[in-house]
Amino acid sequence: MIDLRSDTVTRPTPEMRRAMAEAEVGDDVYREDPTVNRLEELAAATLGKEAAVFVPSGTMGNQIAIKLHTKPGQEVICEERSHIFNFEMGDMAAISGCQARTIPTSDGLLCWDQVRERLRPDIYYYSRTGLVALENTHNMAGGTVSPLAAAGEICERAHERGLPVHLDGARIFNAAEYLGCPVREIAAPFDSAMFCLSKGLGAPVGSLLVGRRKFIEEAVRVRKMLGGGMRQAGVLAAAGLIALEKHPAKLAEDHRNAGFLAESLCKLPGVRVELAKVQTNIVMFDVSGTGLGAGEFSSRLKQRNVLINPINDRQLRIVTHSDVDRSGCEQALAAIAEVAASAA
Ligand code: TLP
Repeated sequence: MIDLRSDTVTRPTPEMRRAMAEAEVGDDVYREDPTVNRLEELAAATLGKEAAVFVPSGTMGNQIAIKLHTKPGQEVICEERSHIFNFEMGDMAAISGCQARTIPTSDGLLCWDQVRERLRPDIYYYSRTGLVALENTHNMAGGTVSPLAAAGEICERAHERGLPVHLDGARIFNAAEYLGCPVREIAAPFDSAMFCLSKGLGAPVGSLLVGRRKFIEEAVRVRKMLGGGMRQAGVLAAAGLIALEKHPAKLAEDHRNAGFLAESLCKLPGVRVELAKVQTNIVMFDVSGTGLGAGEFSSRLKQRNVLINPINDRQLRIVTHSDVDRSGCEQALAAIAEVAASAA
């Protein structure tokens, strides 16, 4: 099977498995796991923040941040297709008692004017804006990258109003690769940021939430409250350390593969790709012109040993990653061409 459903499907490398087997561990609920501690220190330093906490998932990292930044009854301003709003099980309502105030965009990227229009005026019978949350890269917009200046302006203006800004940086290393800058520059203006080790960086499990030391001390409490206290988690952190130290360098290849697929796909009859949006490791392609729905298209690909998920009736999402090389991408492309032709 060629699995292009997500970069979450990457398996730990032999080097990671060895490091996991040999990891020095302790009880992380007592904060005594030396490997987790090393990972958290490296994550904080890499993102340019005071401290970090290791969490089981990106969802937990985002939701801990939302809980700490907000009070029940408040609003979180976010983009309409953002992960925190669509794929985190209504957590901002369930865990933090907040509602989302969403902004529709075509490319997933927000600017200050759009955020400003959604701020609640300070009238006592309105709910209050509690947080602004950005996503970079933006998953459902197709892996698009926020320019540094736009995100910087949102943070600066929000801060002038006393509003915190959180970054869902699940794929922040992909954004950094695209922008050609260190991740710390992307994270700099934000109060908190979450990033995933378990996506393109290839670790089996885990994400980090970074921010100021006091914020992270509180985050450790909320992590425990949500059942995320993980004991001898050094076995996971050992793989995470390799992901963080060595695997950002692999992402350029994933981006080249995504570019190759995008350019080849748009030559197929009935298939449409918005090339300008293919900036990192995600390719959205529209198959409505082939006469097949995206669900049927995906089933026919599966019969040809290629896994690619539909995201709506018309579009499918490819995510490139280090477990599928260029020849795997070529095979996937051949299967897509066959399915597109089979519809006619
Ligand atoms: N994204 C997954 C699915 O949930 C859609 C994927 O396959 O892309 N933020 C962003 C931007 C994400 O893309 C994801 C996962 C998360 C947060 C949540 O991470 P996990 O799955 O570790 O909770």
